[in-house]
Amino acid sequence: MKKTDSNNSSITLSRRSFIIASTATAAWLAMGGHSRTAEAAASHVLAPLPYAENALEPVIVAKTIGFHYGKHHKGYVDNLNKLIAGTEYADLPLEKIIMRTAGQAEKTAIFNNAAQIWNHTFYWKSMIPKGGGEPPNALKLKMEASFGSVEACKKEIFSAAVSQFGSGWAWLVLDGEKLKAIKTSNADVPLTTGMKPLITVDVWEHAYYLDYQNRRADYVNAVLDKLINWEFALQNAG
Ligand code: MN3
Repeated sequence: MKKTDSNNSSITLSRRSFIIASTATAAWLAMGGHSRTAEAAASHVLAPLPYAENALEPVIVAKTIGFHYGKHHKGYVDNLNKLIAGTEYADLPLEKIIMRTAGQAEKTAIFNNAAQIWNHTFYWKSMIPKGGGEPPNALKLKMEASFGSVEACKKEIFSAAVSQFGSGWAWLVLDGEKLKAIKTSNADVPLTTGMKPLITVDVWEHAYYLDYQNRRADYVNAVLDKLINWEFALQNAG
């Protein structure tokens, strides 16, 4: 009797191991991100926020960041991992996925999710608690050379942000040697047109609606005056 029990449990154990192994493999193939093995192999991860969720208050409250980072940004990461599992994009770094799928109608979903991951990670770094104020001198000189003054530069970024119809992004970019303020729609990112992003402001409604409702201009002004991380912009210009 004892021997039979022992045999049974040994069979049960090996069956269970087989089931666990199969499940892990299936998850790896289908999801590309639900098992630890898959994460270590190829999955994209949600970059940590560079500050606490409440660190940008009162300009942007913790609840906004909680949804924006924890739901929207995370959603793009989860979606991309599902979309690229088992494809030619599975092992590529994020920027390569963006460059290779840009402008390809049949790859729109992959491009949108990949670019939105990149854009959001860049957006979080574009802000800092107690930001705004005077840019570092090296950046100030570049702004003066391209726009005439720091104020004129900020005004151009503001105009790009408020004139973007619908969802998108406002950017300060380096186009060759010249600084420019531009806007992009939906997930579009200046990388794909050869421009170097220095700073961005998310103007999708999810970025500001809890704090400012329809008043996008108030949100953009507050970000530029109180949160924008000019040091980050300067690092990117180097
Ligand atoms: Mn967003």
